[in-house]
Amino acid sequence: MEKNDSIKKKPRNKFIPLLALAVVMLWLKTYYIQKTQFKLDVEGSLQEFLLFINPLGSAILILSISLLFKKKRKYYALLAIYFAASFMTYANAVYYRFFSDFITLPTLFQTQNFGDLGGSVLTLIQPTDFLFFADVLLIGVIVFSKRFEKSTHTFKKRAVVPVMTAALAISFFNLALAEGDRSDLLTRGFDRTYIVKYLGLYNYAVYDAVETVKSSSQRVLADSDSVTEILNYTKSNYASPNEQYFGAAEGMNVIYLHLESIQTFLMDYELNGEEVTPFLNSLTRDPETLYFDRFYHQTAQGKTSDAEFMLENSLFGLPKGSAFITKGQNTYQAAPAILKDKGYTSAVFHGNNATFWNRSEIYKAFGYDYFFDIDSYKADSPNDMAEYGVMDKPFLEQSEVLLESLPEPFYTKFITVTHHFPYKIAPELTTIDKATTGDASVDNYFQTARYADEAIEQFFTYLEESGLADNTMVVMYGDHYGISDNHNRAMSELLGKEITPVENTKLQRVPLFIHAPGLKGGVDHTYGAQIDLLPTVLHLLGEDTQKYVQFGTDLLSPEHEELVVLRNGEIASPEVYSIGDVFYDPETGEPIDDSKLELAEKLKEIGNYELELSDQVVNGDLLRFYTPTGFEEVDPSDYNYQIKPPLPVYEAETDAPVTAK
Ligand code: GP9
Ligand code: MN
Repeated sequence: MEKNDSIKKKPRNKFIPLLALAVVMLWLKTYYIQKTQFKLDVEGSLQEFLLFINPLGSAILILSISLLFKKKRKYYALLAIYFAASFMTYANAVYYRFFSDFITLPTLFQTQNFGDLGGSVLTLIQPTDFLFFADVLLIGVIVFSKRFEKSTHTFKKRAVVPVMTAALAISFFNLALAEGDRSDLLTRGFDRTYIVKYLGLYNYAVYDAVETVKSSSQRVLADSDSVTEILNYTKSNYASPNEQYFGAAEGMNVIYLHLESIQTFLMDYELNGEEVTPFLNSLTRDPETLYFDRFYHQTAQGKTSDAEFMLENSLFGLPKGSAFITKGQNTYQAAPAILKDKGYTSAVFHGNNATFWNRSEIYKAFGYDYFFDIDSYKADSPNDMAEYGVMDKPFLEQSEVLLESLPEPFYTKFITVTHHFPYKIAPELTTIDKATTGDASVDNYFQTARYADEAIEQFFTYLEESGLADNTMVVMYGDHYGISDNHNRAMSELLGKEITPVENTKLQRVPLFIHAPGLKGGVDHTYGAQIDLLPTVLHLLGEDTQKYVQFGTDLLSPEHEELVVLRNGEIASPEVYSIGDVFYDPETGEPIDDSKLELAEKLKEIGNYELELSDQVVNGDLLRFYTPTGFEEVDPSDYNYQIKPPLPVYEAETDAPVTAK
């Protein structure tokens, strides 16, 4: 009897059931919103499962913070947290309706986004939106209702630990499964959509906050003095233009074709006696095409985005992650902005989501006028879609009319995707057999390469027929390897030679073609790399580069130093390769003899110094302290990629545009 009495006297704790109810409601609501309000491209049961469980760990974690509040305050804390989480989710849903993207902290503070949203925010809100808050109302009613007896019990801090530990355990389990499906998810970033799909909106918000703080702290520590050392270096490294080529493409349009995963070993390679890339091969012998056969990619984790970053800025990508993702708010002096002064209109064409690699943000910082993403393309059949967007043939074909909507001269970039790992292609689209090494990645590599080659040929034919070819310079580069060194056994079988360390480095070569009417072409054996593209292209367009902070040099300049610095600090040059801790002779593939050691060490030191200085520029956002004379600084808020130029109108008979451009 006495015992029972004492139980009755204990404060009745109704908080835990309320907390549990809140967790379940927030979890299920967030899941429902993630599933219905965003385009997350969830594929397969594992991804479905992850989408379902990913709000759970966070819901427990954030709502259980209320347990730390004393007495009745925990009820109000619970309501406040619940409301904040709901508001954040709702804000993302509204933002997504307009931008097809998730809110990031830096963009939140960009006035332009509110400018864009400002007038239209009311049109984005739908009458049914109150449902987003129906559950908040329910919790509010329970919390404030007099009929509901609130417990005055204060939980010991210790008691909260197991709850939070359980929440973290669920989140880590979630992360482990996600990493299994998509490795390097957090280190490389890829796309905000991926983070939300795999880890949920709340974890995405944490990820975004951590990245923002990391990035801005590096930025805060930098000061304007640091620019001096950089400028001293880039000025001393400058290579003056080759008179024969300077201005050879002056006033011409520029078309960059970003060749996904195309490697130099493919050029003139025959699989079972058949050329894999006959069109590109023919260009290596074209009198108006310069073909560089010792040109290297320098990408790291940022892959495609690293390649783009280098060619637009002549700055190295970062050793970890992607500068596109973490440095999207920096100040740049990129090609589109440099060429604006010469009257160029700039645009990117890419049949994938605009947010992939944070392109829709960083392109603004580069000064790109237009960005045609997947929304500008259609896929008529499933065969028109590759894993990362529209297949190259329909992509390039549909790009033609978009290209013609631009005023000339234009500076453009077309990013292909079909020849992307794992090189999937419908059998009816293939025109060459697979290889037969037994290593699937290697075997499939050739069919999509052939397809890409055909797509490029088709595009060249269009350029000829439309007349654009008469006034356009086309630059084509492989972005990075497609076959990593995990596949060297199969590669050795296909190439008929042992893949020594030097051969392995040589496999990091990607082709570079520069084609323009009247250009003196030929095969150029100069050692060079992606970092050198910008000064090379600018000099061909007749633009001097001396005043810019660029780490590459003009490949055509007699002063160009033949030193390739790979992103991991290894080097390749006609004299020496450094791989791991060993220096090799490029000809024999053997370690060098002592007579070359001093030179080798010096080259490696220069390489590492360059990487270090470039990283300082990117991490410290140093270009904000230096504006070259005559260069107009980019204001990203001037750009809005929802706006497209008007399409040309064609006369039915002649197919020629009738509207003035
Ligand atoms: C994605 C495409 C592929 O839009 O550019 O990027 P990658 O995986 O090659 O870095
Ligand atoms: Mn790529």
